[in-house]
Amino acid sequence: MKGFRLAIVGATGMVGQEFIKVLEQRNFPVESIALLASDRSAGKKLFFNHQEVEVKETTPDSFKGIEIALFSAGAEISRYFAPIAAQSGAVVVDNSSAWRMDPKVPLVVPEINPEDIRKHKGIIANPNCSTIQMVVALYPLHKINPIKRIIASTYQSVSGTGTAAIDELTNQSKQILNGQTVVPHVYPHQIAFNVLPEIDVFLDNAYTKEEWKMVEETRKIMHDDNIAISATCVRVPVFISHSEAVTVEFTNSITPDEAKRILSQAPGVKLVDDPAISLYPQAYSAAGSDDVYVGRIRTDVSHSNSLVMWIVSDNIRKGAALNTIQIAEEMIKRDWLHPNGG
Ligand code: NAP
Ligand code: 12T
Repeated sequence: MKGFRLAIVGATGMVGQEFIKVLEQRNFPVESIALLASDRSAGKKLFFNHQEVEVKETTPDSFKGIEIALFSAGAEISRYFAPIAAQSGAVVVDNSSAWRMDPKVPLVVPEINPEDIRKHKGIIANPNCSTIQMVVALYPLHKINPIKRIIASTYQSVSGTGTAAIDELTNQSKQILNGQTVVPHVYPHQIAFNVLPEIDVFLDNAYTKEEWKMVEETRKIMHDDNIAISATCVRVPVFISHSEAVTVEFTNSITPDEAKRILSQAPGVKLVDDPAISLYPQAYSAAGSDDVYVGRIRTDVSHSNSLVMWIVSDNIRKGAALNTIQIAEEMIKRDWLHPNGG
């Protein structure tokens, strides 16, 4: 297969490093790879497929000759550089929140809406991590029995915030176990041995932006603005994987056994559900794997036509790097790099 000329923006970061790993593991067709970051990392050496690659500073010239650019350097960088990259002829698959709700930008989870890729005009957005794992689990049920309402509570790991947050949880844990006081830097409060109901900024409607992404992005991906959604997003002292308690109201009645039968055959989903032997998805065991794990499926005794479930996935893989690369793979497979002949 033809190899592609790739660039990774944010190659030194948490998600950028996972991009490199996933590209290698999936044998992505690469002709050349530019590893880009800030000026702080310029000159640093990284490895791709056992070859040393020097990190370069991201500049408007970085995208000349690039066919596919994977972005993971934050929304501000994406807002500035993604249009420049697209203008240079690259297709950008962007991991940040910058472009997700732009009506001209497809927001894609390949198991759900791969055909949206075709409408891109140079930028395709990867959804938020909490949204991705929820919709991968819920869409197969929605297709058969339309969802009316979702109530989600998340338990999100610190890796979602990047490498600085991993260091913060590590250091605070050590300090507290040594009887020292901690000074928070990344989060507004201590995260070690604590639980914080605040992810991303607070909005005027008293939800956080992370919660609001779950509302808007879910509707956009599932092509259904009528689904009622409410979320509470919570940071927990876990390194990798987000967990979610999700209550779902369907149009018609549905038993846990029906849901289990559907989910046991759903793409990207692994059913892990045997309470008799304490078998259910766990953040620890999901870390490093590609699937969205679903378990604790039960009837919601408080409401008709409703189920409750527990959904866990590695936020850096399916929640970020893997889904982004799956979008690029799908685009190549369907020959949609230049859908308008441009
Ligand atoms: P991270 O570990 O803090 O890494 C940030 C990366 O951005 C580093 O490579 C950094 O390069 C680079 N960067 C910073 N300033 C830059 C600049 N001026 N020009 C070019 N590159 C710059 O963070 P992360 O966890 O990898 O996350 C990165 C972004 O990905 C997040 O801000 C978010 O937008 C997105 N993300 C999305 C999801 C999702 O839900 N799909 C999940 C996690 C992250 P240096 O090393 O040179 O500083
Ligand atoms: N604030 O891509 O801190 O919109 O866990 C993902 C993760 C934003 C995003 C986090 C965030 C995003 C986080």
